[in-house]
Amino acid sequence: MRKLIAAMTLFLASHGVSDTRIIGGDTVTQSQEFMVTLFKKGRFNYFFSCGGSLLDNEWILTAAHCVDQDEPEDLAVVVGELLPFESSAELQLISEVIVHPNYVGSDTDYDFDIALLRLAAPISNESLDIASSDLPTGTDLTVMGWGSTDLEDYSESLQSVIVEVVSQSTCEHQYTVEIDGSLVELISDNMMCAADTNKDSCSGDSGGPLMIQSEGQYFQVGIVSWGFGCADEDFSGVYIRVDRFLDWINSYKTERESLIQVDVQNSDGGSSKGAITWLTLVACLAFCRRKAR
Ligand code: 4AZ
Repeated sequence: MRKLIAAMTLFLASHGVSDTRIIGGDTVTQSQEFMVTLFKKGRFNYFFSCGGSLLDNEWILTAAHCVDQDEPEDLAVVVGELLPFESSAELQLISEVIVHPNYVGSDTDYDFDIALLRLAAPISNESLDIASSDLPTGTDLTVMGWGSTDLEDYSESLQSVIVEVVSQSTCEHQYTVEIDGSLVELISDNMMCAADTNKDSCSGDSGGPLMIQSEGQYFQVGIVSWGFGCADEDFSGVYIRVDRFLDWINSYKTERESLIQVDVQNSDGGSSKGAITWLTLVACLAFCRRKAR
């Protein structure tokens, strides 16, 4: 993992990525009760791993690659804290880890990157409802997390940044890469791209929510999943479309989730930016070689 992060840093350095912050975000000051910080048990303590979101009083949504190697007893979460690393933050235990059965998580297959965690004891925090991910290119979406700000491995305080929906064709084009002499399409129908200049999610933001805001309320559209680099103008951040998994989510919950359709004005544009993830490093290296020619 360390080697891969070092390689990623090298890639970023060679691509002149700016050292802004989530990347390019702001510190959140208003309580976000649905935000989940995921920790893993180490030998002596818990260490920060990923983000997540609260779907109701006992179910948490996160990325499969955050938890696919873990048993419930290896995990703990802090729910609804802006500063989850403070000793006052309350750890909650997990009783079930449900990784999507189609998740493979290989270097070239990052599809179905979705998982559910069940809290050992229900809590009464406000949760996030799910909205349709079929949104016009250029729609503003908010992503939050404690991931890398480029200055540190992770952020002590919750960060938030607004990115725009990137068209599916641009997204697919950015992530059609040459591997061993053949072109591989890394974007599936379950994925969407979002980006903006010098703004992005990054390592450690994985599992956290991509949201649309409507009438002062957030609704979850995506899960932070992967990308080449962070805030690279050639590569968008890639997110799992949560609405595609509504039936799967509802098959575990007693209280069913329904889909919210948020009306947005159609706008032009959409930009292209992005990120590298260590899991897709092989594909990235293939592309980097192509780019360098
Ligand atoms: C990661 O490695 C990661 N810019 C998360 C998000 C993005 C890239 C990498 C998207 O967890």
